Amino acid sequence: MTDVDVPESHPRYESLLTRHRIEAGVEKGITSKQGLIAQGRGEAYDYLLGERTLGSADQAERAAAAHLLLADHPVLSVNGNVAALVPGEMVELADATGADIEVNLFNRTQERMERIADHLREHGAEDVKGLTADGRIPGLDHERAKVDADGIGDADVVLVPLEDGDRAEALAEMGKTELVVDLNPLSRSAQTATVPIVDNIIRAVPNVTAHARDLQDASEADLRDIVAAFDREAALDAAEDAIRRGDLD
Ligand code: PTJ
Repeated sequence: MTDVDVPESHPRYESLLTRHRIEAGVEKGITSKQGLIAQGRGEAYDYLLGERTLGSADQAERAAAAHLLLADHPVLSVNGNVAALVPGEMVELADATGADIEVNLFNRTQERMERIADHLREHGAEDVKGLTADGRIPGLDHERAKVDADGIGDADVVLVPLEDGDRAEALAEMGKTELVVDLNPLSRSAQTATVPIVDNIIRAVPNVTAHARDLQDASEADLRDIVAAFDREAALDAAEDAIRRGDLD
């Protein structure tokens, strides 16, 4: 996939790059057309957030890294938007935390599942889960409920970026620790998450990886302190406040 042909100094560089990747994802059969709409919605929130990582989001990203490092079986869930926007970055995060990667789609087709798995392998993933689909998330209709029994089905901590609210809620009801990346702090997935990360996935995933590398040698007690100190309500309030104030400085 080629990236956008504008200099990194361009004030809209990140936004143009993101659009380009999503468009290329649709052309490659990775991203659904609905993914374009989801991206547009995300962009509007990102604009109001000043297209930056808030201090509260950085704390959420550090807490997410601590959860992933403490987990017995962490899994990173990948959908069509995530695969288009941050495929290599998800592989790096999996490497830094020992997590599995699983493709899990809202608009699931076998063809798209396979294309996304291939795309992730092209970006360095060795084992991509999701195609076996021998597990189910209770309380969801058939297609959306499909998971691998030895992947998300068995996970204690799941990163679910750009998720729809129903599945996020159902995973939380299964007792899994849920780390959500969503630019809308009012979305049901952000509201349900153990750790809501209100940030663009393009910035969020590399920053969780950076925190994970920084915390690699931290003691279990230190990691537990980071998890305990994270205040999800305060993080959601800070993001909502930044959006409502609309102060772009
Ligand atoms: O590939 P599939 O079939 O699994 O479908 C994926 C989409 C994203 C189409 C599907 O899950 C969907 O329709 O999601 P929603 O309900 O539109 O929710 C997506 C959420 O992600 C919204 O709250 C957006 O604001 C948010 N979002 C969009 N782009 C980004 C984002 N959050 C962070 N970074 C982004 N780049």
